[in-house]
Amino acid sequence: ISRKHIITMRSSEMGSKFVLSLLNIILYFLGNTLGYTPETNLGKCFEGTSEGYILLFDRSFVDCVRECKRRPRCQALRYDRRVLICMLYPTDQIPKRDISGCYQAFRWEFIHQFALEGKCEEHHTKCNLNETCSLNTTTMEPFCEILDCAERPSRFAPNTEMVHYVDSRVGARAKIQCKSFIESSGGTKCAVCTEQGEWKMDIQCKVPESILKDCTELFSKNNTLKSGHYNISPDRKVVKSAYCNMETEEGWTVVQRRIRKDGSLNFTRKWRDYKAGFGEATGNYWIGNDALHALTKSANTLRIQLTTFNGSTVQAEYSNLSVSDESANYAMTYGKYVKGSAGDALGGTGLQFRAKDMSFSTVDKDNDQYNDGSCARKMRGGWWYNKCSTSNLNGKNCEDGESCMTWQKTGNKPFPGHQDSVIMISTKNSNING
Ligand SMILES: [Ca+2]
Repeated sequence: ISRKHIITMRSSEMGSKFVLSLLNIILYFLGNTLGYTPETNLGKCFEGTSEGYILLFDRSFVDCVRECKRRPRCQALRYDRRVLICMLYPTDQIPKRDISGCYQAFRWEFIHQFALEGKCEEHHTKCNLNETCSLNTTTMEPFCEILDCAERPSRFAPNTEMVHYVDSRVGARAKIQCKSFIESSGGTKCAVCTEQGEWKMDIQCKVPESILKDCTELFSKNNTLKSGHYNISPDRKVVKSAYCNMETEEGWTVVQRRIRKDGSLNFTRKWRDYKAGFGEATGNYWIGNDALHALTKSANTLRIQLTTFNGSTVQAEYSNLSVSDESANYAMTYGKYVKGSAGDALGGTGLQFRAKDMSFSTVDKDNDQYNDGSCARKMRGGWWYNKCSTSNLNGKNCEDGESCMTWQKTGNKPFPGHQDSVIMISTKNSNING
């Protein structure tokens, strides 16, 4: 590229010009080593142009299109993906060529193609994970177009693992089989991503009798078992790896584990993550709301163990936690607050903060009682928010503030955070009157 071409550069972009020069120098040395000159390398996108174009640096492709749309003199654009450079042309006298890493379009093309971009931006949130917003070329109306099956087939078939997998595009094929410890119909099976954006597969993986319901059952069968991670299946459909606390006279199934020294795991997650569970039983995790529903169908004791930032450990115990199924938004209730040094934050300091009898909410699903916004977004977690809450154990791992892992009775601060949080359930010695 010849410098005389850059005649309309704005002063604010002079810094970027320096960066470009630097880039040229680097490319020059690279070019000497690899056998090409900076001109031919950078120049591919810049060849065959007329004078008077504008260069914009460090722009995304969408920004480049926007810039051209809002400048009536812009008649065409070129965009170099490798160096994030946007070129706006006052003429359409540029040869149309398809060069890799370089996109070019004339005004009428992108006005048509991206004219309803704003409409698509609004519409985009209505599309599912496996869809993208496209514009109907005739009506120019946005619609959701299925592109792929979004995730790997093993995610949709419990207890399976992948044997062969390339990608999730429509038409893609993958091979899956039941996990080794599962009773299977035998062999590998083929999964196909259909045009409906769903994996079609025929595989049955049955949970064997040897895998028990929860840690309480495991311990009652064998009271010499040590604390650690074990395979359990609360719903007899999906095998879960969970941490079992066997240190007291019973087995406790850990449903949430957040130990600060074991690293940071993001708990500000969407509905489907909270539904299926996330993290690893060997570290920090959430067992999943479906598993929580199955675990709390029978009488139980809920124990919450928290470590404050002063290093002291406090507890709260409740009788008969009950989490409903997904159709009822995993609404939570319990018998009563039994005891503990942590206090009853689920009950709330006021009725409007009570988590009891609330539906579960996540950043993408607002089932709370707060009409002016989303408590999950405000408090950065997934929880049984009211208007909002005095408990937020799936919030951020921080010391002070409503978005922290707060449990409001453990300190003088309005929203004390905690270092560690362990939520566990025992289905033994349950208070059936609770
Ligand atoms: Ca709300």
